Amino acid sequence: MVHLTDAEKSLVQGLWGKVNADVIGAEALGRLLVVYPWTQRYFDKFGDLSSASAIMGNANVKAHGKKVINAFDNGLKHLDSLKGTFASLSELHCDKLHVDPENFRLLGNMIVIVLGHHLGKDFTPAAQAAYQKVVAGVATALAHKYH
Ligand code: HNI
Repeated sequence: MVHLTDAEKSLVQGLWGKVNADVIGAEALGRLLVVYPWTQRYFDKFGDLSSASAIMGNANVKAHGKKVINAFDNGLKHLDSLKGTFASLSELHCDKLHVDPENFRLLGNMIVIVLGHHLGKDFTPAAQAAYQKVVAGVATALAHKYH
């Protein structure tokens, strides 16, 4: 279980308001596919993933990144109940999509890196510490229904 203090929660929410979530999601998913190419195996219907620029410009990647970050954004609103919030998505990723849960951690770190890129100096060490808790909590919640 992750626990964020009230100060960490407001840090997370405040910075989230400064970024374009859809852009963050698209970039984070794109970078996951570029940096860890074996994650591409889950997205064989997405079309051209043949190079970094093909991946980052791929409309399916962008659209799916938005979908993922939308669910993440919903998690930010339920930081005290992540397990329940992600229960059905956990089941989906486990039973239907067969996604190795290690990938949730990798994507979480991509979200952190992209936030750092977009927020620059505003992404202070304290802000990163708070966000690392969030992505760890989301990854654990998504992995929860795996058996
Ligand atoms: Ni994920 C579908 C949320 C990480 C592979 N994923 C979804 C959907 C949501 C979602 C929402 C759409 C569900 C629906 O259609 O009902 N995924 C999330 C979240 C994270 C995450 C919140 C982590 C923060 N997913 C990952 C990772 C992988 C992944 C790390 C693989 C590397 N997800 C998928 C695949 C689908 C998917 C594959 C189905 C795609 C499709 O449309 O065919």
